[in-house]
Amino acid sequence: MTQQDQSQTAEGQITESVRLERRDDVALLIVNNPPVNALSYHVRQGLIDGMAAAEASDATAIVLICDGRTFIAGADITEFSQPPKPPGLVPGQEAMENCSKPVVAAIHGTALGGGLEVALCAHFRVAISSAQFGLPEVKLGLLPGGGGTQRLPRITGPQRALEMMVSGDPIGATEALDCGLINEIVGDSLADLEAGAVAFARRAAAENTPRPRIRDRNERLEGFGTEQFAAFRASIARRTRGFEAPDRIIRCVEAAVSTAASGDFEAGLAAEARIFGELMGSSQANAQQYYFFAERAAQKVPDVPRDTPQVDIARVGILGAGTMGGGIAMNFANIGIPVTLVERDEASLERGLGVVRRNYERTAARGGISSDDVQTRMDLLAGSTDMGDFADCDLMIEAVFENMALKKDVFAQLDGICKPGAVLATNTSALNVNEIASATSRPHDVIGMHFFSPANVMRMLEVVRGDATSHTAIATAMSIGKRIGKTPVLCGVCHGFIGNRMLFMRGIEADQMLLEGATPAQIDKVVYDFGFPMGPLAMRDLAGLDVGWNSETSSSSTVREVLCESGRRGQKNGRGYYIYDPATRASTPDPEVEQIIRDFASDRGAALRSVTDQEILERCLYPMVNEGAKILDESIALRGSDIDVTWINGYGWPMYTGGPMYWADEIGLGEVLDRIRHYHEALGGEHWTPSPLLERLAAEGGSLARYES
Ligand code: 3H9
Repeated sequence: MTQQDQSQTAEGQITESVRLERRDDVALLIVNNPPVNALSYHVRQGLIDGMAAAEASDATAIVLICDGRTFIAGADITEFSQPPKPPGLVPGQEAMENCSKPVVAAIHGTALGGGLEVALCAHFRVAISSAQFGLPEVKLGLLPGGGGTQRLPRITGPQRALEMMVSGDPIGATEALDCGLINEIVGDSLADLEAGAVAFARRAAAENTPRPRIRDRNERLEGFGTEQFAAFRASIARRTRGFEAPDRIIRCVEAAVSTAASGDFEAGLAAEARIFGELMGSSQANAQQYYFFAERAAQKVPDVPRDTPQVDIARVGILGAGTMGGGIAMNFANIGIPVTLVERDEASLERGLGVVRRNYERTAARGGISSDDVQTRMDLLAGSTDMGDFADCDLMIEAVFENMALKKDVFAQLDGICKPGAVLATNTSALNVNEIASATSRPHDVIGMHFFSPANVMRMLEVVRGDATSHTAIATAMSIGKRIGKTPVLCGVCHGFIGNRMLFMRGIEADQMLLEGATPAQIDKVVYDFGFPMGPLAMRDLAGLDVGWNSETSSSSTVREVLCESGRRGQKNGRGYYIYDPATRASTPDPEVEQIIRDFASDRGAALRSVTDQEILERCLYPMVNEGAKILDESIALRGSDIDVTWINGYGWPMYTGGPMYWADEIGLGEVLDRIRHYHEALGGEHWTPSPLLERLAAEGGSLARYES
């Protein structure tokens, strides 16, 4: 076929990932770049050349559509760490916008980032009902750099566009239709998509429908000014504290509004490109992009391949309907899996189910779910006081008190009740899973599934592999964890697993610094200013100061014991390290507590001094890095990045620093090791003994984050 013939019929392979096909008079420009049709350079080139060929052909309209599981899901993130590869995205986008024939984007899966920005250059967008639309660049420390900050506000209005871009969360097809982002929902299946998009395109050509360009639509930007931007900034201040990208996104939308007045769309685009350039390659963007791949790596277990047989989870059993058990149950009810929830007596069961219902009702009141959803989810929770009702459960999660004897007793009973092959999980946050498993005749079915509190909210899930745990149990726990929206990280057995084991080290130093002269408020402020949602002492107050405390054995041996003995229980009774306002839960330092700490220190002959903020930061965080290195060395974690995923999702380590391992790499392992050695010499203590792995990596110029055990 000659070049001439090819452009006449507009068919054939354009680049390795883009091809043209014909459906009679309509040209289909098809992207096929697995796994997510990212905008790699050959896709960008394919858009330019494919549009040119389709425009030159005798086709009357053009449909942009994708093979595989999704429409274009954004820029190719793997290209970000390499020198830019031409062509850019703009020529392809302009070819669509300025095309003399109607261009329709046909969307399934997720139109994200640069993918949505391409779709916004089509004259029309149609989608199937399951499609999602979003500009998630903020999660990568970036902003939409393909015109998204200029075009989205012109379609949805600035308020909704700002919300979408600053949260990074996608919206569904119905919402997209309501706000004008798409023109039509053309059905539910992939076949519906192609047929619907082709019909839409053909109609637009036949009726000679005007071909709207979003860049020309300024009306929705009117009336949004200084006051509205200030209100939006105030509304997001708390949840975006420390992140650089959200404010940059707002600045781009401000540019969209201010340049619209003079009709200068290109000036808005130029502002976006300049501000995008400020973020690309910044330390926050690098850290957040590292985290993106870290989270995906954590799903992979080298000796448990993707095709490992799994237990089909038709019903989940949960023992304990307290705060933890109830929260865990909600995760399964949320995705339609029935749960058997067992408590020791009717009163506790009723209390637990009541808390779950109130949680759902609160979500419904905020508009998160409908009131019908509340009932549907509650109907999935079957309460009982008889453990025999666990007999038909495929996955059992025990959520009783942290007491080894109790857990062993429970597992021995479950062994007699549960059907063969059921996965038996413990929600212990620190105890030895091997010992728990030894109480059963089937230790291969026993695994840890450590949910973080509140379990219906927190994304972290530590999956704890015992010595005998089977591949099937691991694959099942990791996969159901992902299905319920968690971020599962696999770890081995040790006291406290990855997360709490490192947390203990921070706690030791926080306690010690109190006795040297730092106040709770000073320690907490340093950790908060680093980017955590709260400091270690405020966190203890939130969790309950008396967790793990026993009034019978308490002997005033620590400040915490003394505080518990004086009736302080933390936030739940309004007094802990701080005093809490019963209405607002706002905390204020408690002079009595500071006196208790001073008395405690002086009874032990400790001289108080002024502790600097820098010392507080180092003594809170470096022992965690050191412990993380030990955890890696012992192969408790599979990779350094798994530790980062655990701390970001489980404890609020600021994502824009990449997590403890990545953060230490960025500082320089040599420098971190020097400080650890310094504190080891000055203070002693096992937790300051330098990790041999850290010593080795520091000497070799290696990386903790990229280390695989
Ligand atoms: C952007 O667009 C900037 C523009 O504004 C500027 C334009 C000029 N690139 O998550 P999964 C890989 S920024 C490269 O497990 P799922 C991923 O690593 C981008 N690779 O699947 C994984 O690889 P592996 C804005 C990517 O079904 C595999 O695909 N877009 C990309 O659970 C499967 O991923 C985003 O931020 C990518 N963009 O979820 C979207 N995306 O199998 C980011 C994924 O080797 N992506 N991979 O581990 C996502 O949110 C999810 O991947 C998605 C699918 C929802 C699409």
